[in-house]
Amino acid sequence: AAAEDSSQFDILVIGAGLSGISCLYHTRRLFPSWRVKVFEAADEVGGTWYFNRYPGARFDSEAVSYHLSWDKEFLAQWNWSEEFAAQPEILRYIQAFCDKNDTRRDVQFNTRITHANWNEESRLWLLTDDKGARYSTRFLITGVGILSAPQLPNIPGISSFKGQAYHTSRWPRDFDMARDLKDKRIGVIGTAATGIQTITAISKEPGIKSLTVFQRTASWSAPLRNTPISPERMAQYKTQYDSIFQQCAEAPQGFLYGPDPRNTFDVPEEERIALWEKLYSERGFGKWMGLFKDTYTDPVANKAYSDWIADKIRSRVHDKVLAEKLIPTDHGFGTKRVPLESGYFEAFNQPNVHLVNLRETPITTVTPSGILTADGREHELDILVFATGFDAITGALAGIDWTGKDDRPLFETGNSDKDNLAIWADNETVTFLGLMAPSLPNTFMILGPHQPFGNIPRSIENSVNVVMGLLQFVKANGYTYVEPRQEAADAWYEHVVECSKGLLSSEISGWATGVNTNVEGKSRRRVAKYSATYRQFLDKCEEAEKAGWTSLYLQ
Ligand code: NA7
Repeated sequence: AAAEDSSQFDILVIGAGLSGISCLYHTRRLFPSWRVKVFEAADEVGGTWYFNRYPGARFDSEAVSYHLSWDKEFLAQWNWSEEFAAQPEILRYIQAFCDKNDTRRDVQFNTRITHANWNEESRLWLLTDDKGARYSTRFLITGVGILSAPQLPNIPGISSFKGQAYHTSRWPRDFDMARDLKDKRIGVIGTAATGIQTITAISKEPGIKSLTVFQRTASWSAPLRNTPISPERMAQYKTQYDSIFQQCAEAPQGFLYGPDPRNTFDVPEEERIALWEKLYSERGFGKWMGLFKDTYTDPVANKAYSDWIADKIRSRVHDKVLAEKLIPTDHGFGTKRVPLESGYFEAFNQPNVHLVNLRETPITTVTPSGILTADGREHELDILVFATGFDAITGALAGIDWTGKDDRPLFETGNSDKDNLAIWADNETVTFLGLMAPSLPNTFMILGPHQPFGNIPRSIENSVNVVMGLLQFVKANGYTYVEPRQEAADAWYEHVVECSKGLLSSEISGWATGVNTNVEGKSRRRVAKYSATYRQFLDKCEEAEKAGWTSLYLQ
């Protein structure tokens, strides 16, 4: 079959976001004779930062901690204008990185891979794109992102809406806030990280007529405290990159913040509150990750901090009844991803911003002119925004029709014969180190299930380094076949499950625990990510390497 293919490669990469461009960067460096290509569905590099153009899209981890670390020359060149840059600047950053490294030369844009089929005889992957073109490759790397398959809510009547409707991650490119929001009645469904950014930005647009927020679950959100970066400050950052990356490497989730080593109630109340107050007044994720070390394992400690944050919210919202609705009651602070905000709660003090609490009045249906709620009220809208998130972690992988070893599909296909054999039947992901899966030979996942998902570029760099190291080993030994042993994958999964125990975050429902109320078959909680530290992840990878990769079949 391989002979039929017009193009043969050593490495094909799916996705030209930070994962894909990092893989390309290292492939060129380490394997200069290898034929490599990256496929990208969009017409430009950038991935997440290409697609998420919604109003208010910006970092909530510090720009200088989000940087790709390997191109030192580029690090010395690039200047960020704000501590937490906005999407247009982030996309420019990625584009500039690609300009400098001549990345686009090996990227085929406007190409969506639809099929990936393993060929046992040739030991090659055969890929098919959306135009029917076929490619074969020895090694396949997926850089498809964990939050990239947009998710519309499963609400009746959704396609009947006659106004403009946008998912936040598919925002129109030529959107002009002042022009396109003028005199408009806007509705936003979803109040997590994306919703909070976009609601705040839209509320600040002076020309809007009204903004109605449809909230199912309130989020614990706290101030971002963004500031510009002066040229002097930027020059200083450039001398500090090594220590910034080191700090991220040592922090549990790859951000600049690690926990206070003390337990909450070992610290006198006054001192405890002083730390909370300090973190709250500073920028960034310290108010999530710099807390006492038991905050996310001891429910009493977590409740104490949650109550304290709840009072902060109360102090910012004028209407006391409304304030209570904006305070989460079903999960503790920080057990889900904490969105950082810049005036979110104050937005609700504006007379033209309204909250509809879907727990009290669920949506009955979307109508041609707006949203009908269970109290019989029709909320008339010109623009409807879906900030409803993604089919997280496996969603983008599931957008490809896979057959692995023994022709097994990766996911269930609705064909009951085949589905018994699906590699990840019932959405039960099984991986080795989150990087490979049994029955998917010669395949490496950057940001696969059961990797640590904190500061994403740090996750990407760790995984890319491990994969590149393994490929060097494979090449040096002349192997053409790599597949994790089932026992190794089972042991990894057991370890991942073990690490999730005792964490309050393992008890909530959300994308990080594999739950998506909008996707059939994803209503059950399952361990979706590796919740040990970044350091522990790398230790585990190093252990496997030091053992001579005996956890893999290598031929
Ligand atoms: P998330 O975190 O998945 O949040 C989706 C939001 O949409 C959340 O508030 C959901 O409420 C809400 N949602 C989803 N489906 C519905 C339906 N059917 N009805 C009403 N409300 C709904 O996505 P984000 O884009 O905010 O953030 C994703 C990540 O991207 C984020 O962590 C950042 O790191 C970047 P629910 O909580 O399910 O009740």
